[in-house]
Amino acid sequence: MMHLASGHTAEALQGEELERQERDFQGYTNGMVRLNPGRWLFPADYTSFADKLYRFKFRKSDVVVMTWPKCGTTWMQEIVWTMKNNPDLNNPEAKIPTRRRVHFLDFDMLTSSKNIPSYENNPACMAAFRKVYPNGNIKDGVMLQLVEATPDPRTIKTHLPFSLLSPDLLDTAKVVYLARNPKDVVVSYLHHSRILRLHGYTGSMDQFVQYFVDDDLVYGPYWLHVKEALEKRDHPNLHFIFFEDLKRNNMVELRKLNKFLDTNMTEEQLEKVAKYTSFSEMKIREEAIDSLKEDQHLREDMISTEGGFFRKGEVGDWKQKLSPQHQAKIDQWMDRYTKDFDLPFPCSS
Ligand code: PPS
Repeated sequence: MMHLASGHTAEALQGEELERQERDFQGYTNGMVRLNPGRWLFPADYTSFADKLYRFKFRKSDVVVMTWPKCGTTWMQEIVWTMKNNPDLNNPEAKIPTRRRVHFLDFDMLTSSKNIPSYENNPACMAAFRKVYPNGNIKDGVMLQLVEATPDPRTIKTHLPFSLLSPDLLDTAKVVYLARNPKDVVVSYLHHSRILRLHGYTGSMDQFVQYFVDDDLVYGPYWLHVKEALEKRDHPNLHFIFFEDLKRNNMVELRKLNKFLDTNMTEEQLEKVAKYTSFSEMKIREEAIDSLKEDQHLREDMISTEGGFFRKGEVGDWKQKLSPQHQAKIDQWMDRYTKDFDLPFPCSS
């Protein structure tokens, strides 16, 4: 057992539990750890970065986009970065793919999978790293160091919950927290876990829904992740938003973000950003310069039948995908864990 700076203990998964994870997720090739309290589940490599992540120093001008996987992170990364750096849509840096402008703070723990090229064998990533750290040590975390080297104002992506990041985070930087109907999250995370080699999921939808409600997916448990954010919702540096509201009342939410981020954009600028960050425009733009493909992270054979990273971008696709049994299972899970949430959670839309 390992004691972490965050106050958690990390214990390696063993026996049948580890065998099951490694059988169903063929990208998990280097072991897994469970953190307590919380039962957070991560690839074992998390322990190499946990204390660095917890002690990561945020800056006053940072905006952190915090989400559980598949809640609309990439969409929000693009919205925040564009509002802060490209309000007139004329910044040449916007041509760089979103994920190479807004780095993923905790990504390093996911890169040791033998299913994807190592950093050393990933020319695009190494070029970005060597440009800023000619003699940098990969073992200190490529993404961690790239976030460090990003010029202000930084927009930073994380899937970590508040309890695994610096307790000063909200008193230092701004956080945009995006949550999504868990039924759409399950459908999207299942696709993601199949198409991304670093997960390499080979099991069924039945099993995946079971993993979800048992809080046995990487970055789980979802409900606790959301709960930690909801508890801090009144902090002036936290903006809590639902994917569903962003989709249905896009301009209303962009106006709220404009206020929260102090970006002082005009109505006309916001309307242009709304169009620029719409699903259809982001899909065309990002797929033309697809950095996930470039990094060989995607299973190309799935893209034509199932869709790529930009799959559907809709509210309620779960109605087409989840059986009544899956829905009932997630409803029960919602009842058990979210009854003390002090705001209605979109689970029927
Ligand atoms: S990740 O990998 O965890 O960071 O994924 P994340 O970006 O959080 O979520 C991916 C889902 O968001 C959809 N998406 C969008 N929806 C609406 N508008 C825009 N612009 C947009 N961009 C991405 C994406 O399609 C994934 O959802 P699904 O339901 O799978 O389509």
